[in-house]
Parts: sequence; structure tokens; C-alpha cells
Amino acid sequence: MTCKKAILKRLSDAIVKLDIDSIPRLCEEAIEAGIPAYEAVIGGMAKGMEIVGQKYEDGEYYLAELIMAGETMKEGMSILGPYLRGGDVGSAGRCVIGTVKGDLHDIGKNVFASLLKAQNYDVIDLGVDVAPEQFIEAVKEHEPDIVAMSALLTTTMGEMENVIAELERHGLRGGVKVIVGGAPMTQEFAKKIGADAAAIDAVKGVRIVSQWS
Ligand code: B1M
Repeated sequence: MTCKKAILKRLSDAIVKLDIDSIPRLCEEAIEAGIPAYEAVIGGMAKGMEIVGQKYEDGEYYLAELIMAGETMKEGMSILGPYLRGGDVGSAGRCVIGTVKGDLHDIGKNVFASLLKAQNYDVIDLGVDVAPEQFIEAVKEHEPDIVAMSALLTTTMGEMENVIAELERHGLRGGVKVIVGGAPMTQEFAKKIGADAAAIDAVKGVRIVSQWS
């Protein structure tokens, strides 16, 4: 196994083992080995999260392990996050982002937001469990180019449609591009609810948004 593959595997394993003590050192090792931060996040820690999700589905892990896995990944993000940032060369555009109402998953949303910041976007992060009216208020206040919504639960995806309907009702839809993201997203779903794009992967999402500028 190459050094890079081995480090990514160790990052993934640390997430699966919920090893919050080792993750900062492993993240630093990845940076020192010249692995781009986004690869350490997506090809390393996020792979571990997929395994954690599978173990949860199989009844091997419970909610406590999901929570601990989330905390472990956040610990890793605190090391890798600064390496995802870009230089100060002016804003490529403004984006209002949030995880939709009823949904508390924010790790993927934070990865997407960090990658956007790395592309010099001005990002206004509304956090998790964001109601349609909060999106509307933020769009009125910050006049973004992009509204980005994240959902990890099939039961909360429908909230995205509510946000788009509210943007239309307030006459704001024409002024923004809308991207929806998260593991359960599909292009068909995006089309059906009137979004401009869907992304199941943060890197692809940022690529789509960059083409809009
Ligand atoms: Co939850 N959870 N969870 N969970 N959780 C999932 C999503 C699940 C798939 C696990 C499983 O059963 N296999 C399942 C959803 C099933 C479904 O709806 N089909 C699930 C469930 C059921 C639940 C609860 C209902 C459990 C319960 O209470 N019984 C509960 C719901 C709480 C709520 O939201 N109301 C719950 C709670 C939690 C925790 C709070 C404990 C914790 C979240 C901690 C946190 O986010 N701060 C948690 C975790 C950690 C997970 C898993 C294990 C990992 C998610 C994660 O952070 N992955 C997850 C299993 C899995 O994903 N396989 C699971 C790493 C992250 C980098 O990936 O978030 O997918 P992800 O983001 C990706 C892409 O999706 C994309 O880019 C990222 C990187 O490429 N992306 C975007 C995300 N947002 C984007 C936005 C974009 C573009 C791309 O543009 C706007």
C-alpha cells in the first residue's frame, strides 16, 4: 500500500474505531505527507463515516456511536479545516447555506462550506435545522448569488422544496441559483423541486457552483 493510501486508511479506521485521541495526529500526518486536505476529509474520514453508517444500519453500532463518530470527524475537521481555506483575492460570490429544518447533520454541509470558502466565496452559514423563513430572511439581508441546502435524511429532503416555494412566493427565486446536496440527493429530485443543481459530493457541488460565476 502506498504511503498516501495507508494514511487515508488509518484516518478511515480511526473514525470507525471512534478514536478521537488519534485523529488530530493522523490529520497532521496527512498534511505533512502532502495529501490535500479535501482528500484527507473525503477519501479518509468520510469513508470511515460510510462504514459507521453501515454498522448502524446492521445494528452493530447505535446512536451513541453515531454521535461519537460525528465528534471524532469534527475533531479532525478542526485540524484540516484551515488547510481548506484559500487566499484573500476577493470574493467569487456570496452563498447562504444551511441544513434544512428537522435535520441536524452538519459535517457534510461544513465540508462543502469550507471548500467554497477555499474558492473565495463569501459564505453565510445558517447552521442546522434551518426553517424556510430563516433562509428567506438571510436572502433578504445578504442578497447572495447562491442558496445552498443540505439534507442527509430522506424525511427532511422535502423541506428543500418548501424553501424554494418560499423563495418564489417572496419574489426572490430569480435572483439566486439553488443547489441541494447530501447523500440522498438526485438530479431528478432537484429538477422536480425546481433547484438548479444537486450534488451528493461536496467537491462536485463546488465544481458546479464555480461554473455559475
Ligand atoms: Co445520522 N443518519 N441520524 N447522525 N448519520 C445517517 C445520515 C444515516 C444514513 C445512517 C444510516 O442509517 N445508515 C441515516 C439516514 C437514513 C435515511 O434517511 N435514509 C441516519 C439517521 C437515521 C439518523 C437519526 C434519525 C438516528 C436516530 O436518532 N435514530 C438521527 C437524526 C437526527 C436529525 O438530524 N434530526 C441521526 C443523528 C446523527 C448524529 C447527530 C448522531 C450524527 C450527525 C453529527 C453531525 O452531523 N454533527 C449522525 C451521523 C454522524 C451519521 C452518519 C454516520 C455520517 C454522516 C456524516 O457526517 N458523514 C450517516 C451515515 C452515512 O452518511 N453513511 C448518518 C460524513 C460527511 C462528510 O458526509 O454528510 O454525506 P455527508 O456529506 C457529504 C455529501 O453528502 C455531500 O458532501 C459531503 C462530502 O462529500 N454534501 C453536500 C452534504 N451536504 C452537501 C451540500 C451540498 C453539496 C454536497 O450543497 C449544498
